[in-house]
Amino acid sequence: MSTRLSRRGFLGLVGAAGAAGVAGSFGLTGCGRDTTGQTAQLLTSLTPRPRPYAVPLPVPAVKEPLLRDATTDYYEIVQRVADVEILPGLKTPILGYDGMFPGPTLVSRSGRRTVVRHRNTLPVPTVVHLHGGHTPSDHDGYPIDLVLPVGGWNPGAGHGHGAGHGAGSTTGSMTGDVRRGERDYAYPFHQRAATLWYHDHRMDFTGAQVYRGLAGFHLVHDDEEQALPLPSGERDVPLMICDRAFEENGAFRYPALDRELRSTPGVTSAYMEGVLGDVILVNGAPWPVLEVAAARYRFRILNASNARRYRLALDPGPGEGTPFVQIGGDGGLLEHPEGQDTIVAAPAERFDVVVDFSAYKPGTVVTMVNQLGSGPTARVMRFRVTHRVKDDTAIPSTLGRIEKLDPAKAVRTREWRFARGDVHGEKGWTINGRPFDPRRMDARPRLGDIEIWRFQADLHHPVHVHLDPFQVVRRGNGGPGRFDAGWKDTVDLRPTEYVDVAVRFTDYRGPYLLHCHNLEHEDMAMMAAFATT
Ligand SMILES: [Cu+2]
Repeated sequence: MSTRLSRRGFLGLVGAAGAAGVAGSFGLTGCGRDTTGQTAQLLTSLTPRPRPYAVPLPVPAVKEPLLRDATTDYYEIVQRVADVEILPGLKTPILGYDGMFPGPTLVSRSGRRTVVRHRNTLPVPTVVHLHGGHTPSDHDGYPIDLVLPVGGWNPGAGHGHGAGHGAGSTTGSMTGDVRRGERDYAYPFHQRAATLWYHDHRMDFTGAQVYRGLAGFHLVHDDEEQALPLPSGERDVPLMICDRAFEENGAFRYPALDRELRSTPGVTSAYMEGVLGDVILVNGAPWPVLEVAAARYRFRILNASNARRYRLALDPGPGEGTPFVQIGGDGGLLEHPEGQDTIVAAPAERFDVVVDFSAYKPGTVVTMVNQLGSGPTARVMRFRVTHRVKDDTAIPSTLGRIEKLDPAKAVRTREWRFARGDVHGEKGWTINGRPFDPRRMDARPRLGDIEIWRFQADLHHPVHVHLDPFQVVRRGNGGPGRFDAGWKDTVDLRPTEYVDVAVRFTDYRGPYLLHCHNLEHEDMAMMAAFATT
């Protein structure tokens, strides 16, 4: 009960000092720091932090399909518990796709169907969402379309899934299209080349289950992209960046109210704004090192953190030119490359960048830093430049064609306000003042129509829309921001800001989601459903 009371009390407070006061009652240290540019609180590790730059960057293995026929690639992923070594000498139990964190990378071809059978041998229900996928509704991973554990599932007497306790409990007894043991997710991939990722989307428990390891890359290639002389093969490297805290025994430390993730959703009151860890992982390794030739590399940066925002920079910089040349975003290649001094990435955003290490002398050590972090979270990973090589890659001045969604042709404007609010008598996070209800459709956009969606925020909220990407039209009174170019599916809203985006849904009818991708906000009801018609 004290949790409920302190949660109510907490929501009146804004800012580091107030949060630290509440956190102090939980015996934690370091809370209230490290919150620059964040709506979240720092959870510190109880184990000594590992030495930075001591392990090589892992690159998740690309998974081979079980079968390829004329139209389709078939995969099977087994979701299972595994112990992995993230901290030297300690085992971290994970919930892993194929027992790995990150999960295996899937690679698909635009226009070729991909079917992924997910088999759930975990102790908890799961839902798989392909983030950035242009996916029919049945296969999009609606949060109540659970895949129950193959060994059976009993959330416990008196506790339905989300049965009325905790701020995010919005399902009640509602069930969706529930399967036992396994489910096939079919992706037509009628979409451009892009860096997608798959992750858990279980109602009320997404934050906890992604934190424990349920996330992986799914890359889509097409002819347009592959005709370009961009770095490829070993010089096309996905970077999944996330932060975690650890228990003394090496387990992930996460302030879930229900450690077993069975029935009570949400996190302890001090972390309602979001959970920040004090160890930065790239592809699952703490502050890793990558040896690079003095040549161009393409990095597919994904911020897979629950709540942390990053401002990434290179130290030292390249001397002349910008350290990053952005070539793509959430929805694939930009029209033209854009030089960027830094990359600001909110949760779930992707930035495809090229870094040219030929600007550095062999032997140089280049650190990717996080200018929004402090202490251990101010660094991300390191590159060690090894030797000069002949590099026949290039960044063409025109990358991809992007059809502009003309805001003047919009048939309507809809407003979506993202703010704290009442969730069934408890404090939580709401959209337009209401908590998520998977049976309530808050909009019925018609396929093919252009609409303007205005997102308004009280604090930091990374807003994600399913089914189709959008284009940023304006931020407040200004035009799109520096990181808003191209097709986006997640947009970084800052406190008190509004952003107008042009959306157009195509091909598939049915219920879809828009939600905050701060996963603690999402689990505490900051989602809304719309149905395309
Ligand atoms: Cu949010």
